[in-house]
Amino acid sequence: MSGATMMRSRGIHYLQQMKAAKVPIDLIEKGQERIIDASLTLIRETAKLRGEFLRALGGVVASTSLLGVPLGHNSSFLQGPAFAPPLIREAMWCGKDIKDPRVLTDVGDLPVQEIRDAGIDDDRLMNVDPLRPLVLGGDHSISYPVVRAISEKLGGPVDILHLDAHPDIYDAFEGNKYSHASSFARIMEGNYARRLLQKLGEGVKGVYISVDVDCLDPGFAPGVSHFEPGGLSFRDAMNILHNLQGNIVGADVVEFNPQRDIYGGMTAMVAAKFVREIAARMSK
Ligand SMILES: [Mn+2]
Repeated sequence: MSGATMMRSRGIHYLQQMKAAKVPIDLIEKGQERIIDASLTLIRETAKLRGEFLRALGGVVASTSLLGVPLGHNSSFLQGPAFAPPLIREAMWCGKDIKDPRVLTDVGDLPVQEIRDAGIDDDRLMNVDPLRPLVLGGDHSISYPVVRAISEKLGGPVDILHLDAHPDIYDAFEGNKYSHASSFARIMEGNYARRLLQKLGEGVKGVYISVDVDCLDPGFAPGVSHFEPGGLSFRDAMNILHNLQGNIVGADVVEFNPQRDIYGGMTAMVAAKFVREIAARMSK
């Protein structure tokens, strides 16, 4: 950068700071709220339109609705999962896009870094019938609002298949009750789930799948914030998913941390394959 350019950009930065300092905080917050509402409306309307399109196509009972939630601030250690959704999307298709909305439709990303209380205020989150949410995390705190929204919509608790190296049932972690280590404490406390299982057999109805990528041994998925050696192999996890008999009403794939990934996106491919396999099981 030349000296003059540097001076200029510094000058602009200074002006922006001055400007920001003069704008009353309630005005900034009001503006932020409007952006959030507009984005959420856009996501919901996209979902509704795609839902209508699916109904018009006919013969679809349920389809998967891909929703990115770039959430990182409820992490106790690293916030890298906030950068995961675009990388998972990229790895899913390797440059191609899926053309069949009966299997999967993408409704975009929530502007979650702008929502200060994301993971807490879930009332505005989703209403995407007949599309079933498949959430790309982001950190694990997202499971609480998503499961809560699904359970409230279905009018009762779901069963949860929870693949994770950790139970995430701290009442609060480092003082944060919405921490990624507390999501299932909130879910169970609110009666949004009947059972929380780390392995599921047959015959249950209304299953929510929550996959924390760290359920895998770090040898299979090094791109996570918390390494837990001795985990599942990818094949182990696939066998569990393939043997699942329930009606899958929603899912999330969380805690992929691109900042810890190696070999140009190895864990992104792993997360992407989870998403594809779950989408295939969810859509019908
Ligand atoms: Mn975990």
